[in-house]
Amino acid sequence: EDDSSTGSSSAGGAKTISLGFSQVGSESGWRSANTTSVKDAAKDAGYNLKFSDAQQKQENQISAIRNFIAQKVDVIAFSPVVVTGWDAVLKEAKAAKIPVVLTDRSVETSDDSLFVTLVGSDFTDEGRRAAKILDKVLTKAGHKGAVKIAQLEGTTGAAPAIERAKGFKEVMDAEHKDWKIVVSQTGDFTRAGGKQVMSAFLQSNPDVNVLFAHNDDMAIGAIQAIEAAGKKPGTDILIVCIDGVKDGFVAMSEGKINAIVECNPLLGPQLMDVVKKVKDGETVERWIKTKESDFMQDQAKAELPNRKY
Ligand code: GYE
Repeated sequence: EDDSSTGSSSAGGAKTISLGFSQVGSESGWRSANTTSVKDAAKDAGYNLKFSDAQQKQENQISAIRNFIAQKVDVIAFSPVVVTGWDAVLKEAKAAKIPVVLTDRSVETSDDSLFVTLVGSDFTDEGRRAAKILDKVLTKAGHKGAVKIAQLEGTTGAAPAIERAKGFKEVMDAEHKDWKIVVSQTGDFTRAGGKQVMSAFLQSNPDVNVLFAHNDDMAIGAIQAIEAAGKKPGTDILIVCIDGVKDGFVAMSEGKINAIVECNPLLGPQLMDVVKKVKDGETVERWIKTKESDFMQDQAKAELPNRKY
């Protein structure tokens, strides 16, 4: 059966759904798992998927979306690298009557009619959960004295970077007036970024005793920098991060990460369901949220074999 071209027919005679999907890039373990999930789910659903990797560049996403419009796909889905700057291209999609579904990350727009729904996590809540679990980590470690936090932010302008920082600060300001974020900078959600920025932090702020990383990959990069500086990650510097990819759990089971707030990348099946509904003209919820858990270090060994990404 040939499903390589738009509009081909499946065995039942129903028209194959063509879906244009613009992915952020391949910056992290989370992203690789998300890409696999989307590709597998599209295959299982029998859709004609046109997949495009933007390599973390907004201009690449914009041209991919324009391409999907030119190809007259049935639905466009994308995970926007940053929150702003989408109105023009989304208006073009609307003019072409192609519905847009956001997945993973959201956009800021003045016109709510420019996308149908968002399938993804509540990043502000993840930030809150990170602050709450850090409180447990500090208690467990018997930490005394000042809490001097280094924050490794995700990609500048990206929804998860903005909202995770916001949620964390909200809980910190309300409940932990004695904590202080002494240094905060982007590591672009990559291991290399986390390593480089953490080693600069350790030079400028050697008294840092907590790291809050917006994803596991940056925490893993930071662990290398901490060890290179002769300190013990998970002990000298307590580490809390977000995602819950396998490598994060491995580092946690080795005692190098103290807690992880899960962010589930396996959005493919849910996305395919929504795409079908949108294509059929059904109404869908404005935000379809993902269910997630939090994990402390003492759960890491038992949980590791259960991790699916
Ligand atoms: O946490 C990070 C990835 O948008 C939720 O992007 C996603 C984030 C995820 O690079 O690892």
